[in-house]
Amino acid sequence: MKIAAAEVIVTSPSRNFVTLKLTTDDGVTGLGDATLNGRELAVATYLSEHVVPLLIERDAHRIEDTWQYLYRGAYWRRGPVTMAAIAAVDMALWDIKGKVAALPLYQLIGGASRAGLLAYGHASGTTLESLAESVQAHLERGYRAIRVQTAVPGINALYGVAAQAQASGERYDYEPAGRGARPVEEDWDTRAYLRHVPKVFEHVRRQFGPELPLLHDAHHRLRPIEAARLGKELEPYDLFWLEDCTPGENQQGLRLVRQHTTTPLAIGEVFNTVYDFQTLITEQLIDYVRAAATHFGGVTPLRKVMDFAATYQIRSGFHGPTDVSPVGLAAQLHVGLAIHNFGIQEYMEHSQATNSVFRQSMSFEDGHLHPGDAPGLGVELDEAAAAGHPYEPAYLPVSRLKDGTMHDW
Ligand code: EZ4
Ligand code: CO
Repeated sequence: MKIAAAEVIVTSPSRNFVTLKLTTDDGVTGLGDATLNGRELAVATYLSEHVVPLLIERDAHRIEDTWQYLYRGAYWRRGPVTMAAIAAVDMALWDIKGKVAALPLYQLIGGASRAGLLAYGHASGTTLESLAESVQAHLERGYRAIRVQTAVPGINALYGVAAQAQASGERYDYEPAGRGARPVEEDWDTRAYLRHVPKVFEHVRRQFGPELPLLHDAHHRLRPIEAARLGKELEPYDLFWLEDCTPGENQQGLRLVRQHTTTPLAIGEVFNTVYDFQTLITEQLIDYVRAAATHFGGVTPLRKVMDFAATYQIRSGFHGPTDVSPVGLAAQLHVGLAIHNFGIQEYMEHSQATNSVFRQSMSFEDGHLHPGDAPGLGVELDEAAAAGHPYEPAYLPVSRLKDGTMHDW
């Protein structure tokens, strides 16, 4: 079974997505997600100019060999553009293999280890009151674990707080990637943030009780000693995890955080290979692997990093924002269902426009996700619907300190 055609499809139903569609000589198709938020066309071009020509005539069953060929063969390894492109090929080949076998992907990689995947949703508010309403609304939709983000007095516009994002109307998705030629600029003040966040968790715990798993994302904005302080101050509120407390390039920085706090740590949504996790896993500096199938090279390396993590009792917490397409999300759901060391899955719910282009077989019930039992990944792309949503440039915001200094994301 050979790869006969490869097509790169760029579509923008609510937000931009890059999808690779492979077709075999006997007409089986597979989909892969190559979406790199804010740099979409770089991956689309990498695929169409440098990967598609290498795929034609290759054996569609040789997934591991194709992955190694694209990774080792490039000479310049790693990086988000390269790894998102490789991820799309890998996912599409697994999709094809599942369809040929007439089995959902999770059955090919060991079968289900659990009935469903505990998911967490994103509650946020500009005030403690609106935050509590958002938490309550998520509980009513069935969520059994909730990420908590709030506005911070002293910071004018803060990423990940829906009420502020939605104030900008159509130009923003729930988690903003503002459409336009340049990123929106937001501001940041670490001391104001550190003063405010423990009070927020005190309030939420008091109102919602000790049982509900609560999470928080610091979006890489703290230095190690600041992250250490935050983790320590949040200990009374028993967080499920503190995410991206400090930029991950400095893996040793997590040693300092770890020395000071027992708040569980999650990191890795921007990582693209196992090497980004090497120190973090072998020294047990984190508790959850945040990798996304799309940015980490696909299903193949995601399974491998989770097996590596398992030997250190570290679990999964894959990245699940709406810029990971339904195809990328499906890949993660299959891996999460199959591995023993699943932890939790982030889930943000794609928009109706996105769901009209990508038809998903997955389900969300009683706070748990399941990839469904359709063969392969279980996602079909409606190409006519996709063509109705042309690409528009869109960027995540950037943040600056009060004196204008660019801050970590
Ligand atoms: O900022 O998906 O945990 N989730 C996040 C996301 C990311 C965006 C980046 O594209 O941090 O909101
Ligand atoms: Co995050």
